[in-house]
Amino acid sequence: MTAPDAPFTQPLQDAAPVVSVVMGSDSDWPVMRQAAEALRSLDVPVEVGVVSAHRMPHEMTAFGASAHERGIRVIVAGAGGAAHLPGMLAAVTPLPVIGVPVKLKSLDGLDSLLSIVQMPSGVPVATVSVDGATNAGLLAARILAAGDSDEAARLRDALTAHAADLNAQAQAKGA
Ligand code: RP5
Repeated sequence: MTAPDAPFTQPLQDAAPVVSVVMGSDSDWPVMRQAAEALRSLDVPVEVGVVSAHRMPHEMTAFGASAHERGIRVIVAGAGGAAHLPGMLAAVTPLPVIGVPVKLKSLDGLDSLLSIVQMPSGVPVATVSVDGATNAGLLAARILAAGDSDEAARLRDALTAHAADLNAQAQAKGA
């Protein structure tokens, strides 16, 4: 897995990451960075990288098959066009995979959406909306918030506070 190239460099390799945010190309980064930012706003450590199902198939398989052994608990995967990355990762990992359809110039993202959402039975991918990377990050946090650990409880509080912020913003707009 490689990090997104400049100009998209940010220190987005946290210590002991629990969520991998991956994408098929550097060109997906303007969308996919929103997933990483949502997770980081909740103090969830992330790693970010490019791993293409079509251009780097062997690296993609190795990454997906070993992610859980490195402490990763959720994979957020974004791709556009013939967007096979989330599904191919779901085929080789036991971890939950959240797919983000990235909109390209043609077809308004419908190609990306259908490529990700229409998975065969037995190989699940949780698909968010076209360019819905923020929700992908928040959904990853909600998955981590399930359970009895102190970290899960902390995340539930953080997500509740986030929802209260959204509510306050909506009220302020309506006022
Ligand atoms: C997909 O092809 C990538 O996820 C990206 O959305 C799309 C175009 O990639 P580039 O040609 O911009 O590298 O695999």
